[in-house]
Amino acid sequence: MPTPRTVLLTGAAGGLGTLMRSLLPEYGHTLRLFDARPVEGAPDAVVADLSDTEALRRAMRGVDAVLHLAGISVESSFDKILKSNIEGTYHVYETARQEGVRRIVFASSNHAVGYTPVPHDGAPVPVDTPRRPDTFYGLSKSFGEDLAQFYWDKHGVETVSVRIGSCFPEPTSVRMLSIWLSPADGARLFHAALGAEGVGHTVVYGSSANSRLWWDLSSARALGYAPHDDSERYAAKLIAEQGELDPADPAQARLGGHFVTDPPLWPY
Ligand code: NAI
Ligand code: 15L
Repeated sequence: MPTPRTVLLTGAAGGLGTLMRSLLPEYGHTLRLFDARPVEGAPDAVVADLSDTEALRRAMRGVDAVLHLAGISVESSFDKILKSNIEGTYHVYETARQEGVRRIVFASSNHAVGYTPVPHDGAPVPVDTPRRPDTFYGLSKSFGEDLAQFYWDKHGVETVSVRIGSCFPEPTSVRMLSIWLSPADGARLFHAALGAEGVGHTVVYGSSANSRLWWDLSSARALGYAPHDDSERYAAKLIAEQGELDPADPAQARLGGHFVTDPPLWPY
């Protein structure tokens, strides 16, 4: 197992950040917390925007790695996405370079490839499928993956970009049966991504071992990730409530689900 690491967790007040705050310490990681909002129960957390590069620098000093979750997590205006997700992620990388932090785990998203058709032929979507963002949000994740490649090629900062499916305590839609990442598997995957040797820039999909999986998990497994969970135990109930996915419905025919519609339909 990789050595326990001191990790800066950005987005610590968010849904995924809150789950990882409780799960990652079990793997021996010591977390330093950063978010624009106060982090409940964590008075030592750095409360600052990603644009506050001095605060980011202080938070990053001496850490082994960054788990970068902070950002707008759904579709929004281009201006807001630009500030938090595009410029914010640039500040994380540039500060990491300056502070000598060599490993970033970047919360990318399935929405970087959201226009990719759902694979009805059973062939899982490969990790090198052409990126097809479905929103400004998805575009920002596509940018983040390119930024990660650039900082590896030019500056030797390593990244695992995790195209997370849906990481919530339970899947809440039929679509999510195919892309669900259980919180426990999320912690397993982030732990593997934080500690694996020689990743350069590696892109992985982030999901559990779902029976209805849409994509190829081999690059994640190559990091040492071994998922334990399968969404299938939720399938009967969700399909009874919502019906099977309809391939003729544009909002159900692509990986990104309702994010592909304009404007995106909620809930997804
Ligand atoms: P969330 O919206 O619950 O949390 C995001 C956190 O980032 C918030 O606490 C917010 O205050 C913080 N934040 C936003 N902009 C910031 C800024 N400029 N400076 C400092 N902090 C800022 O989102 P969630 O669900 O926790 O997702 C975390 C990350 O994972 C996001 O980057 C999201 O895009 C990504 N992701 C999440 C998925 C999921 O299923 N939860 C799926 C795919 C990607
Ligand atoms: C994401 O990228 C979002 O951050 C999350 O809130 C979910 O919408 C997820 O994708 C999804 O596609 O279900």
